[in-house]
Amino acid sequence: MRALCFLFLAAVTGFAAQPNVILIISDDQGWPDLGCIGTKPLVTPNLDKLAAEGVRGTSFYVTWPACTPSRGSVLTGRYPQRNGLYDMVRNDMVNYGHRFSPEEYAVSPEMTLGLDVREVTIGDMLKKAGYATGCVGKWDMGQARRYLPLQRGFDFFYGHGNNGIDYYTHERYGVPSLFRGNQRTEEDKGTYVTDVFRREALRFVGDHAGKQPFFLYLAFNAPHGASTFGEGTKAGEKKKGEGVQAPEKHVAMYRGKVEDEKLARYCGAVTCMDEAIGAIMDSVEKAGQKDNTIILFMSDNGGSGNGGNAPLKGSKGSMWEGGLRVPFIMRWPGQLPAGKVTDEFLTALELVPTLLTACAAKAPEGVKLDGFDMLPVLRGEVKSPRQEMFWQRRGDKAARFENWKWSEAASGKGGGLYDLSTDLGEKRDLTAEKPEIAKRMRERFAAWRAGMDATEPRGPFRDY
Ligand SMILES: [Ca+2]
Repeated sequence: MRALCFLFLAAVTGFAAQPNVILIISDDQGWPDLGCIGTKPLVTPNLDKLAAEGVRGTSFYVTWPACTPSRGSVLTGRYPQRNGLYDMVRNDMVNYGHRFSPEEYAVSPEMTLGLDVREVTIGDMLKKAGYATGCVGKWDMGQARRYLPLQRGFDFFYGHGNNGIDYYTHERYGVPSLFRGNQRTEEDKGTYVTDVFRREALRFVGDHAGKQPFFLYLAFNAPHGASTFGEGTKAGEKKKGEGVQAPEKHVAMYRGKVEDEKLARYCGAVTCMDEAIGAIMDSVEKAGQKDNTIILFMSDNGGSGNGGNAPLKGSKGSMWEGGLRVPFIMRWPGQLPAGKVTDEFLTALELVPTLLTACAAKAPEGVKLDGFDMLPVLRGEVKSPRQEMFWQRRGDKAARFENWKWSEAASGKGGGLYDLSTDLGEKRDLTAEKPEIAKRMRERFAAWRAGMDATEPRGPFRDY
């Protein structure tokens, strides 16, 4: 019956039952870091075009202030505390100056941890609905074979399984990290990795556009700092690295316009990625699939500090808005308004239910999803049904309820009660003035936490 209703709806509204989907994630790109926002000298004509032809969200949040858990929620539609991937999958400080032997790396956390294999990904869901599914770029859900994309609902994978790499050697602190399918490969060593991902994404689109509905999960590692191995670094010592790497022609665009070379490289990496996105937009259009293709863009967490996140406070890793709020764009010609900017309260948890609706796919049975279909909100038909959202990173906790933002952070990266409708920069702590609201936020957080603890335990971090 539901399928019939959908077909009827599709006939009335005129969209093909199964549009293509390209879900693009950038890495550590700050909330203000799009040219169209206009507060920074960033050049992003293609993302600006995507926004001009779609809807841009200004109150869009991720579920965690850093890569792995945030991306896990994008893929599963579930809070990190529910899907089990609620911290980073990484070897931590040791890999800054320690060269792993292949045998040693094989038994390290970066190889043995990953997204619980009982979790269902959006790749699984769309593949079941008849889609060709591809993953290009940063997977970050574990590197053991059972965790890699081909075993998680994707027909195609070219990218790195771990958290970050050197943009040219494609090594993570000395460990070769690119995979084609299930096999490690060094076939593109020396080529700037955004160009590699661009080529592979274009190939995937070209193989499927117009032939079969496709889902491309295009997860860039740009503009994340490079995970470059420092020969002179002692094990466990974190030297200040060179930061982001970018091609000279893109860095040159920013010299003299931004304060230093490091920031020029960050901006250059964003612009190089924007050009790759533009090439993919062009290929979709040339294949006659523009109107039948949904393109989404978001960053996986707040900006890492390159040029700041003003007017937001804080950066990646914090419970401040600068760590949790990210740029978001969704374009679906004819189905979503063009050039609309919405300040409705939305999160990455909404992506899976939204794509299931758009693609006439089914939610997996017995799986609790934490978001909702946001298409009516993006169309401006209804207010966002989301009233609250919760975050936890180790001893750091935060909640938003309507316009209220509360956080308490053992790390010091957060703390207080703020009214975001008048104080987006979280400057005026209202805890003393509004004790009843602060109390309510703490209670709501505790109730959410209890709900997460009551769910079926998932690995890799929980004891079960
Ligand atoms: Ca990130």
